[in-house]
Amino acid sequence: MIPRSHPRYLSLATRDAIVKGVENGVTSIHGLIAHGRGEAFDYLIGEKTRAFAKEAIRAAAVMLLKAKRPVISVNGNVCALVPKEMVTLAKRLNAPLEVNIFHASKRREAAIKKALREAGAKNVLMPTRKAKLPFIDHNRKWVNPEGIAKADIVFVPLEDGDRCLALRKSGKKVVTIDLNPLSRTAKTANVTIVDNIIRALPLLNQEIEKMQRNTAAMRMSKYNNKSVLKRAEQEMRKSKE
Ligand code: PTJ
Repeated sequence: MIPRSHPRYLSLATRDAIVKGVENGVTSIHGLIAHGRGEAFDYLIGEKTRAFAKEAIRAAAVMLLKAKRPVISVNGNVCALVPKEMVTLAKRLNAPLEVNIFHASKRREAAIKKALREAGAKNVLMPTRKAKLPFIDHNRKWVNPEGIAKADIVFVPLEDGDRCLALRKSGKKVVTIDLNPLSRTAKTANVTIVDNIIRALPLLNQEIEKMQRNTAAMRMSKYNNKSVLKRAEQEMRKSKE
């Protein structure tokens, strides 16, 4: 048990959530490495949601609210860290959650579905052999015919790389959350929120709720993902005093 008084309480509690995810069969063992990489980038932005992330959150909210068939993709890390917030997002957007993992495991797919159901999800789609995403060779190509296959926008936080490009080549828009502004996913997505998912997802839900209450807030000035990524990288490279 980590005492709340510990200066790194939140970071340690988040690590615990990932470790628990592995123990519960939700998260891949590789997920621990992915988490460590995320932590390093988070340190460089001061473990705070920066202006470039807030701008991307607003753009993501508009894009997701304007979607005709949005789908929310869930992997083992996301499910361990923010299951309730993912369910809230799905409910707000009236969109299905779809399990889609890189490290193939039927058992883990089922564990993720179970965890999402326990977090309150009604509609959890599973990957099938009936629909296949083109331009990709690994496990993430198997999708649900009623979900990612038909989606116009896919929300894919903590992506592993080439699926984002496959989704874009298939004519879909992609919104992601990725602490690494240099990753292929970050560069390929339409909107990249460079922030820790544990901070960014509640903010995205709040923004969507605000826009649903006041649709005038949905109007937004031009969004440039490239410039957002550049600002994120500059912040990380700035020497810290
Ligand atoms: O459950 P699976 O099999 O689909 O596997 C999921 C992981 C995340 C293990 C898999 O997709 C993977 O290996 O991803 P990568 O290639 O390590 O990429 C994950 C990206 O997410 C990296 O750029 C990390 O910096 C970033 N990241 C890690 N933790 C967080 C994060 N971004 C935001 N918030 C985090 N908490």
